[in-house]
Order: sequence, then structure tokens, then C-alpha cells
Amino acid sequence: MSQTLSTPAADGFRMPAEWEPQQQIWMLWPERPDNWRFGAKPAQAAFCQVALAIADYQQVSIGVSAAQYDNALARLSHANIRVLELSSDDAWMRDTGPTFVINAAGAVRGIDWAFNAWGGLQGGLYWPWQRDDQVARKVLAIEHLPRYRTDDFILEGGAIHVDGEGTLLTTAECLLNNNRNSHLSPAEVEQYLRDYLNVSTIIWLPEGLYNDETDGHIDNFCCFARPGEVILAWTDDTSDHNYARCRTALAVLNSSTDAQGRQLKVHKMPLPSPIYATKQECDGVDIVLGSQPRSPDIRLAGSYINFLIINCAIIAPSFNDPMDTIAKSILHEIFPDREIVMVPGREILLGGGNIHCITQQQPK
Ligand code: KQY
Repeated sequence: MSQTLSTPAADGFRMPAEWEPQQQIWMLWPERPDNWRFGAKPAQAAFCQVALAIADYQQVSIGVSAAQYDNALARLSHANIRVLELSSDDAWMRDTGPTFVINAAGAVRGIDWAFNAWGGLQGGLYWPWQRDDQVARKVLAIEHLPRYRTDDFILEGGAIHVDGEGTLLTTAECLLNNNRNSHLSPAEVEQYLRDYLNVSTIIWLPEGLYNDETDGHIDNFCCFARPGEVILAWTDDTSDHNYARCRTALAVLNSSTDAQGRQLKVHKMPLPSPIYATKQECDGVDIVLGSQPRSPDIRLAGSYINFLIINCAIIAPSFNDPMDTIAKSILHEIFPDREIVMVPGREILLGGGNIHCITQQQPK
């Protein structure tokens, strides 16, 4: 694995859309007891359900510590699943794994963004994060793929979505947050996105979903469905903290054109009813100074937008909510050529994210 000193755009590489053909999906095994209740055992079961659902369609590689290697291997026995020893600080492959880029000849490379655990010492979610920051490099080494490293630019994969045709969606709440790249102006942040992802149009939503621990990652709030079409989390409940966020985002999307000059079609995806952790769920999480406190009073950022597109299917979270059926039928209408597979998402949500956050697609 070599480090490439140029930038992807200069070398003719671009980030493909999630619906473009994929080689495999990368994941990590959850273990830390100050994030996942009861020693991460329920979370491990939830991650297994996600990995096995994906493996029905395509290859999955999952990184796990030496201590948990045998356990993960035994629970993920499937011809399409490869279990690899790979240390990390937690299990958010979307954010710590590489962002893959491709060129017209079909070559694949990876971007290894600097990572600071969603805000470093200014509101970050734990310390240290050194092993997480090494995940992208290790994945690219395993795959023998060239690596672009941005030592001076922090980004998590969940903070961006692209349409593969020059348009990027993100939120100012996250990417312009002082706890990420305070040394850069908004124009300089945009230049990094253009240079590394080869995009020409950047659509900034002011905020993501209310109470998202990541400072409003786009992947929990709004995503592309295909070029020219986006799906936005939605509520009509005026008392919901997300009410103003959704309307402001819709206004931005309605007044935006994408890189190809198209007006965006916006599909609304209803939010599940507000979700809170129970006291028992919170009590199962170790209390560690510097880690995210857990309380039954804190609304969790549950959203059906946090789904993963794979080659022939959509893997989406369900929340044991009547809205699950509606969300599934909306996804079915938007993606008629893909099977819609719902996997319980509550346990992953308790840890601070969902299916999109724990997966990363590697393009063909
Ligand atoms: O992408 C994500 N949603 C990661 C969230 C990390 C939460 C750690 N408690």
C-alpha cells in the first residue's frame, strides 16, 4: 500500500455514488463497554444481523480485536463474510474507514481522512482515538490500494453523501463546526471536498437531525436516491425539535440545482416516533470520564435515512414502530429494483448511529 501525494481529482479519481457497483462492505466489531451496554453483547448480536443480511447479497469484511476474534468468527460463519483482526477504538466504519474513489479505467484508491472522534477534546465522543484514525490505512493495506491521507483535514464518511455526478450533500453543523477544521475557512473546506472527492457542487444543509452526537451527520438526515433525487427525514409535528430543521433543509434543497443543472426532487421520509433509551439500557453502559453520558431523558437521533445501499438491496433500520411499514414501502417505491431488507436498529441507535454509520462500501 503506497501513500499518494497528489489528490484524487488531480489524478482523475472521483467518489462514486453508493448505488454504483460494489466489491464488498466493510464493518467493525463493537466492543467498548462505555458505548455499548452490557459489554456490547446486544450490539454484537445487532451487528451480526446487519452483516448476515448484507452477506445474503455480497461480500462483507469485518475487523475485530484479537480478544474478540474467535467470538466474532463463530457468530459470523457465512461464506460471504471475512473476519479480520483489525484494532479500532469503536465500530463506526463509515467514519473511520476509507472513502473509496475510482477512475474511468476502473482503478480504486482510498482516502484516509484525519479523524478526531467527532470533535476531539471539544465535545468529541471519547479519547483516545488513535486506533480509529488508523483504520482506513489498515483497510487500504489489506486491499493493496493506494492511499491519500489528509493530515490537515478532519472528515468522517457519515458527514458526506455524493451523487457520483459532481454533487455533494453535507451539513454546516458538522463540517463547519469549530471542533473539526477550525483552521480552515468554509471556502477552504469546500476546496478539500472538491480536490479529494472530485465534486463541483456542494449543497450545504444548515443542520442535521436534532441531538445527533456527530454534530449533524448528513447520513442520518438526507441522502441521494439517484442523480437528481434526494430523501429527506421529515416530521409534520410542530412540537418536534426536528420540525424547523426539516423545513429549513427542504427550502435549501428546493432552491438548489445539482452539478448537472437539475432541480432536485425531494422524497420525504417520516421520522419514527421519538425514541429514548430506557433506564435499564443506560445503566448497562460503563461510565467513563470523557465518554458520552447516557440518560433516559436524552432523545436519540432515530432515522430511517440511516440505511445502506448495496448491489441488489437496501439494508434499512426498523424501530418496532408502526412507521416501519410506511418507511419500507417508501423505500420500495424509491428503489423498485432493489429488495428492501429491514434489520432492527434500536441497539445500534443506543450506541449513537445506525446501519449506514457502521458500514462502508468498497466499489468494484
Ligand atoms: O456515525 C455515527 N453515527 C457515529 C456516532 C458515534 C457515536 C459514539 N457514541
